[in-house]
Formats: sequence, structure tokens, C-alpha cells
Amino acid sequence: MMRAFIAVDFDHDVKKNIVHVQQAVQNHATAGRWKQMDNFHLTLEFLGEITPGEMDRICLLMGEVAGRHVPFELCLGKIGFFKGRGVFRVVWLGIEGDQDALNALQRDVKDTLALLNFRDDNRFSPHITLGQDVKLDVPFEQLKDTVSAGKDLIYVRAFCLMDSRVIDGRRVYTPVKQFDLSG
Ligand code: 2AM
Repeated sequence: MMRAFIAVDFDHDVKKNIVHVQQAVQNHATAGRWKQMDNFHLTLEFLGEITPGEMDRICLLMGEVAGRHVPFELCLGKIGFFKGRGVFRVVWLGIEGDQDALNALQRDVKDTLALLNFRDDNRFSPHITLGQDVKLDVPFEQLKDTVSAGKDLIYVRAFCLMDSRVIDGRRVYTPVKQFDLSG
């Protein structure tokens, strides 16, 4: 079995820009668990545990999805959060740019996975997780106004099947299969 999800992986330069935003948030944090730079990604669908047989079927269908979409451009947006009890459960970086293309790709991934009985009732909320269980020494809105990402374009040319596992006590996300957008 493999713990898996479908995501857009970023190249090193984009991850470096995300780290700058994360550091600006960390400068005002009194608590938090922070994502490692290598692990920054944009999840399209979370799969959970899958068998080798399911992986083969998923790869086949994701290849077809990729063939129905053309590359598009995104950029990094503003920070936001998902609420927890007394903490910011997730502090994330949002996404701007060609949201229509991103949403169309995500919908196709989701609908296609539903054919394999992977069902997800969550509404897609594109975000890059920076940290979890975060506490801040300033109001979030104040931080939001001061922290901003560079507007460099992110060229989305592919998406990946990602493997999630703990190695030496550290969570590691690894792209196991890449699907190039070519539609
Ligand atoms: P997160 O970034 O908001 O934590 C790998 O764990 C990826 O799948 C992460 O992007 C994570 O979202 C997402 N994920 C993990 N568990 C999930 C779940 N049960 N439902 C939806 N997404 C999940």
C-alpha cells in the first residue's frame, strides 16, 4: 500500500519564493509545525492508501486527463488560514493566475478518480500549506498585509502522483509518476 495524492509539484525557484513567505510568517509565530521546502506542493486530490493495482489504474486514467489539458500559468497569491481551536490549523499561501484552467484540471482529476470510486466531497480550495497549528504574535490581517509573494509566473506543465511517507521521522513527498499536460 502507498499513501498517495495528486498534486502540482513546483520547481526549485518557486519553492524558494514560497520559503520567503514562510519565513515572514515564522518571524511572527510563537508556535507551529512547518513544511519543509522540498514538500511544498499544490494538492489537486488526496487519495489515501492505494494498492499497486489501483496505482496502475490511476496512472492510466491520469495520463488521459493530462492529454485533455494544455499547460497554463499560475502565480503565488496571498496568505490565508484554516481555523483550528486556539490555533491557525493551517497557514497557507494562495494561488492566483489562470484559476479557470486550474479548476478545470482539478475537476477532471476529481471526476475521473470518482470512476475508480475515489470520492471526495470536499470543495477544492487551492492552497500551499506553509505550517500547521500556528500561533502568531500579531493579528492575521496585519500579517496578511505585510507578507506578499513575488509575482513570478509558475508554468504548470504537468501534475504528479505523489507518494507520502515518513523516512527517519520526517515526512517526505515524492513524485512517483508525472503526467505532462498536452491537450
Ligand atoms: P494540507 O496541505 O492541507 O495538509 C498530502 O498529505 C497532501 O494531501 C496535503 O496537501 C494535504 O493537505 C492533503 N491531505 C492530507 N490528508 C487529507 C485528507 N484527509 N483529505 C484531503 N486532503 C488531505
